[in-house]
Amino acid sequence: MNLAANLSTEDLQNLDTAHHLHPFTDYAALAKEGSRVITKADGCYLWDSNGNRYLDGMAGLWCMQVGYGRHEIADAVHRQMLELPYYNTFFKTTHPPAVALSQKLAELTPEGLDHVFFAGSGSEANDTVMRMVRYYWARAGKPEKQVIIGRKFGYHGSTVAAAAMGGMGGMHEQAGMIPGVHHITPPYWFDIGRAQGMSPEEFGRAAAHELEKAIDEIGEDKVAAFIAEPIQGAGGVIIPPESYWPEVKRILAERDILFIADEVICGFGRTGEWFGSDYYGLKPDLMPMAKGMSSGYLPISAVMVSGKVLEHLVGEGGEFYHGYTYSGHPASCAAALANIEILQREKIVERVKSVAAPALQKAWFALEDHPLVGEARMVGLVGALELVPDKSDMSKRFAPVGEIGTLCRDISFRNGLVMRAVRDAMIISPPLVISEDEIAELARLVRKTLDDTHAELKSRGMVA
Ligand code: PXG
Repeated sequence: MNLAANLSTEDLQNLDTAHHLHPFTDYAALAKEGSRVITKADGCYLWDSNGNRYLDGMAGLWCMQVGYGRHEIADAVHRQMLELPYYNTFFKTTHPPAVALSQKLAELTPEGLDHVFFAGSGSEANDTVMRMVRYYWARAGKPEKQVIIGRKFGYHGSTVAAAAMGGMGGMHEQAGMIPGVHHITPPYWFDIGRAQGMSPEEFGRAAAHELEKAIDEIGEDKVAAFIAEPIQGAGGVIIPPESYWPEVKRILAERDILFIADEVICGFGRTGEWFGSDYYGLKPDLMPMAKGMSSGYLPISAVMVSGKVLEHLVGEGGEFYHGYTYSGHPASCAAALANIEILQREKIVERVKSVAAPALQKAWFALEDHPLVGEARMVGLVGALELVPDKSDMSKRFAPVGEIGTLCRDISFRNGLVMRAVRDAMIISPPLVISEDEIAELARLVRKTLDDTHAELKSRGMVA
């Protein structure tokens, strides 16, 4: 059945290079090194085609909440595929899994978010958001409210609209920008606020005031929405200072613009609450989510819609011209329902808050004593370590940015741990089911990886 199962690692790598264009990849560099071939997974571990085992510190790509190898999800999908493998949700049609999942999401998400639009990925959810926001204001009689404010280092996906709302300069350069999107400074104290001589709390307020300034400069009558991840994930696990969200909430409460909380990473337990919005007490008008919703077993995403937005979406006369062939795909809905059932039955989110996060955070913050670590930060089970060349001068950074992060990531793989590097920050976001023993192993492997990286830098004369 598995067409490539009997091929050697080398054959797989050669065929991969010959035909497969990977996402976010420098193709010439990959062809030189060859891909890592992952063949199986169980719990919090992955195996490659050479039989090497890795502790998956990234939960796949921030999505594997309940761990690999869950028969309940595979069984639910199998049953659904035999019953109704596909049908659409266009043209006044629905099916039981889409109905059940809609009801379940309305129950789980913060109060006031009771309607859901399904899509296939986080990017599609955010494209949906852009369309909804502009449609909403047009229907509310304010079509000139078009501008969406996002943040530098925000990540909302890879479709053209999602990339525009995100704040990744390289993506803007390649894809071109959509008019009517504006970016403000992220609440990234370690990199920005410290250099400006501010305390985290001062900087949190200052970063929030950028939103106020941007709305006032552009004009409230032209601004449609502010989009933000509660914690910026792909941008480097940027955890805002405590003062940030309360000040943003005040600014939003005083102005008539929509607030979009992108919960694609923070949602479904990552912070120790069901949603990042629960963790920070946010009240989004629209809430895109994906990843942990199905633990990645099948692709599915959703946009939760508040009563305020619904009022104009549903108003008399007019169709919302938007949707995907796979909106509410029955098998994906079945996977999401089975995943949520596991999260609830095993009280996984509660366990993150009371057991796993305190244990991992204790080990994580202890790494701040390492000569390479300028800052260790973590909320729930998502964290970062900032690598710096010289702790006696925190303004110094490695040059070129990202090279040492990538080196450290490669060493981490060699040591049997998947970590992600964003610039020179090392990122961890493990499965929510990680056990206390696995947390101890993770901490041990991170320290060994830092030691190995330090030794390598020393041999290159890059650190003292
Ligand atoms: N919003 C957020 C907050 C995300 O993190 C998306 C939207 C887009 O989701 P899709 O399903 O379209 O990929 C994401 C995705 C990385 C990495 O390297 C992060 C993401 C995706 C791929 C790689 O950190 N986040």
